[in-house]
Amino acid sequence: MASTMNVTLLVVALIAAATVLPGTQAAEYVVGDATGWTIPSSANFYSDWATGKNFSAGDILVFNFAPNVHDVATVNETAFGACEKSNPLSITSTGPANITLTSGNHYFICTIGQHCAGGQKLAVINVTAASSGTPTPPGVPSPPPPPPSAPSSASSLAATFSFILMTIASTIFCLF
Ligand SMILES: [Cu+2]
Repeated sequence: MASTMNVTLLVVALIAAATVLPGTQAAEYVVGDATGWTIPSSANFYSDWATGKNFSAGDILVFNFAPNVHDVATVNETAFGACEKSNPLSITSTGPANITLTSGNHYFICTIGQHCAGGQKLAVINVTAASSGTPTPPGVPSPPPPPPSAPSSASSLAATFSFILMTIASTIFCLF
């Protein structure tokens, strides 16, 4: 009886924990925010934009640009540094473009004209695997401890019954 109740409490606690714990909640980042994806006013605009952001796998980068005015090419680190646009890993010419991040490093450039050299390039470094080792957020109450298990009414009844039997037995024994 008591153990069945404890198991039930445990199951309820586990379900509650699974519901409360954050799952793979993907974040969405608009690259450059209101500026969008364009030739920025300063060459380090997009590296400044990425600084301090903790990207996780599954997060989405939104590149806002008018089709054919710009594009988004994913390139390797070397091509990124040199604004080498002849051999991109992939290219998207239609904006706005949503790119879902995987773990690792990602390098994006615009291949049109001299836009990359003008600063239209974005490196997203050290994207972490989704929700690995996510600590329990503060403010989530821990499940209350289970109430102390009450003595089983069945066993106390049995104890009382055996005490009465003993009393009757000894009384009968003393009579002889
Ligand atoms: Cu461009």
